[in-house]
Amino acid sequence: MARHLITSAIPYINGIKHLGNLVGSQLPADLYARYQRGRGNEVLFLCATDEHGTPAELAAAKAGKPVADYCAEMHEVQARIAQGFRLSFDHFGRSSSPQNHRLTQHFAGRLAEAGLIREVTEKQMYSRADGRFLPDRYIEGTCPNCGFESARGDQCDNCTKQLDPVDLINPRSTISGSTDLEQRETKHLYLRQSTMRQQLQDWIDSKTDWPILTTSIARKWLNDGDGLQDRGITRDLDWGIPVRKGDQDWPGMEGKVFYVWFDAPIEYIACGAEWAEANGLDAPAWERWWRTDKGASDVTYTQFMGKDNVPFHTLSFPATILGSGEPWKLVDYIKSFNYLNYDGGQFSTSRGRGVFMDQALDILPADYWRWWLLSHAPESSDAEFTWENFQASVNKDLADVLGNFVSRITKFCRAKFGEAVPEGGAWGEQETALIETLTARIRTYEALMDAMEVRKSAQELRAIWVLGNEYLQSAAPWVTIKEDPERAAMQTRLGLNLIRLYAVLSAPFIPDASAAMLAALHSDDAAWPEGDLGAWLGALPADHTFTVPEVLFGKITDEQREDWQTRFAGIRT
Ligand code: B3M
Ligand code: ZN
Repeated sequence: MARHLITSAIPYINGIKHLGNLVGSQLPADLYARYQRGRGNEVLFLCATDEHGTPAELAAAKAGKPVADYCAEMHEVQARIAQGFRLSFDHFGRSSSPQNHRLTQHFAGRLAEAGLIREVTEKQMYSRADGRFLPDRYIEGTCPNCGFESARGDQCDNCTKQLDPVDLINPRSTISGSTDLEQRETKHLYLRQSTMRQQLQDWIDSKTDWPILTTSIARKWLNDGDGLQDRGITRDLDWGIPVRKGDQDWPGMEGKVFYVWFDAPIEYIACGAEWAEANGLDAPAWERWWRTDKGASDVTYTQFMGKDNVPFHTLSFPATILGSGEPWKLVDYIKSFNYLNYDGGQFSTSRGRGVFMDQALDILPADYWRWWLLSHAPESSDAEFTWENFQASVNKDLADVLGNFVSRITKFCRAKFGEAVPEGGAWGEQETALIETLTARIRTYEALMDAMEVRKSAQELRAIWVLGNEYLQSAAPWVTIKEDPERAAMQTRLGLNLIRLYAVLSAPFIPDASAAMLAALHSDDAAWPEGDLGAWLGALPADHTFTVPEVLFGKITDEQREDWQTRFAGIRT
């Protein structure tokens, strides 16, 4: 039994994610986790909310809530929606957990001992009225380039020029509106990742099987002069993990916190500790996943993320791990994704454009979304969601192909033989040929799923569904029954067993429909079809009862599509 550690990029706490976020990390990670479990492997699938940093503070301020309360509430909201999408995390943690505080401080201490941290004194905007340093995003002013009056300290939203807060004309605090700002000296910690360039380069070079999207981004950052500059890992903020050296104070760093991108990936590990605690397990239980000296050397660790997160996972986080000099598990494979666009433009959280996870579940069950998103995953290039395409895929793939197969064979059986599997004789020529074709396609499907080729896996699965429909069409038990009821019974028995095959193979994509199929077959045997498929397809024997299921997938009507199209054309308020 292989062991798979799987993490999804941890979503920011500052609001509900859109479908583009979902398909870029959490959903494909769930697909892979479910598949590996289905194959009988041991899986630890972790995700969490990313709760620190300016965006969390800003969102809490906007909601008029203390930031800790805001994060606790939003964590619950995101956890509930994740459940709605059937994301099968073994634990959904929080980067603000005590475990992550301890571990982040621990890593910082180790890096300091290894001489990989330097202290830098720099100038930063200080607001006397607010009594605090202002991060770039907390400063607004007039853009020196285009004259736009609400340019942010880091960038002008009007002309997109990257800015430094000192460039702004008439800068003011976005917290209080005060213009009483001055530059003050402040001290920060920098991770000396530039000294680790060769080590990181060698590590990336050894990953010859990684997706091009992942390695090309990593290489670009390694080789571009800017990419591997030493990186500030602390901030002058209230909310975050206090800067400490392990369990010691860090003189001169009082009142400062670690930068959100320093502690967020460490949460992958801390989440393992949270999982153990939540399940009443001891430290060795999670360390056997995360420490190569404590059992993790035979673990395969796979990360899922959108392309914008790749630099942090190929360079910064590995620099933290390698720099610690401790035997933590490094990632074995990084599966990254391009962007999903929405109806001719971009999904956008800040502009509320697109369909958000909660809204999606309000209009249709999870499986409809899971199927469309995964079968259109933005792997080799960006992809686009359109309502027409969504309607067409759902209606064709789910309703016409899979749903129709299930309904036809179960209804036919009920009408002619009753709600129990009929006997009939051994498989004939046509069945043997089908089983051979199916076997080949199942092996291809497995290979594609193993390789995390999400779209191609979906195509292969669909082709397997189509084979069932084609068989039914040409075997035509409703015709056979007139001359050869024995043969019709055998054909029907095969058809019913094919439903079970579809339930098992499709579970990673459409878990609810899969469960409904198994329930209809009065079966809880979801064992993967290893070995001889002909024998496997005899698992539901004669006289085994079943129930004709409710319609698995309803079709999306043109009226519904038009209604949703208008409803989601605007921006979310
Ligand atoms: N929260 C960004 C994102 O949600 C960030 C990922 C952290 S992964 C450690 O895309
Ligand atoms: Zn501008």
